[in-house]
Amino acid sequence: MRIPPRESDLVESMRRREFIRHAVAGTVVTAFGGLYYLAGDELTRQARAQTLPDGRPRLPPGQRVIEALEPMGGDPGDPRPSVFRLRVHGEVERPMELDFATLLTHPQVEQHADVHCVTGWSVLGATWTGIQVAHLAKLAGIRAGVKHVVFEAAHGYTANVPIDEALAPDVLVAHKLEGRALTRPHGPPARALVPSLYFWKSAKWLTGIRFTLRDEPGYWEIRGYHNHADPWLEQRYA
Ligand SMILES: Nc1nc2c(c(=O)[nH]1)N[C@H]1C(S)=C(S)[C@@H](COP(=O)(O)O)O[C@H]1N2
Ligand SMILES: [Mo]
Repeated sequence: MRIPPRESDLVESMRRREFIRHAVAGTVVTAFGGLYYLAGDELTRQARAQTLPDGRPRLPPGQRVIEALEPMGGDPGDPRPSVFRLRVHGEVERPMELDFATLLTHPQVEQHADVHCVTGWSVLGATWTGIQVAHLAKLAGIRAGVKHVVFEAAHGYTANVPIDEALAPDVLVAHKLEGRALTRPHGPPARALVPSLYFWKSAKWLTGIRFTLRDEPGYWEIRGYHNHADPWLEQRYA
């Protein structure tokens, strides 16, 4: 699923927000949760009117749009690029361990992506930069019969993704958001980005990508969350 660039939409939505700011300044509307809420509401309304190239609504059911990622916590890893190591391992011909500098020598992809958190917020069209998981898989040479990817992160956090979805072109080892290094709460120096599934699959403080023959439910999946996590099917809980 590719999401086309939408600079014009973004400009238009900023214009609308400006308009709303002027239009409601000093009116009774500010008493109802404020302008921020109204702006988010407007973004949600706009998103509901849009469809993806494959016909699905751009905004999955039960989601509302906010303007920037909410820091959702988790046990932080070491953010220093100098100590970062990414293992690409499991059922592969050529296991690898990449340091951050080496990771950056691989082809970089810059893309707009929508992300959807199971708690109900979505951030649309942010610019993410990173390396395609498909590229790393090709380098490592995944063995016949691989069915899943397990994203591994600091302190044992894991997230499982079916192999075909993990190899989609928009699935990245991401190290920049809006052109800047990931900030502390968002998993620096690199995190997974899996836009097609609820955001818990996008492991922060990434330490490994492991290819497996069998499914291995991850941190949230063994705690009652849905094993697959498709936001359009509202696969929130098991
Ligand atoms: N390592 C790690 N990655 C994680 C988590 C976590 O607890 N630890 N939480 C997940 C959940 S539940 C969500 S919603 C997103 C939140 O990412 P954000 O804090 O950048 O918004 O990260 C996911 N990745
Ligand atoms: Mo989450």
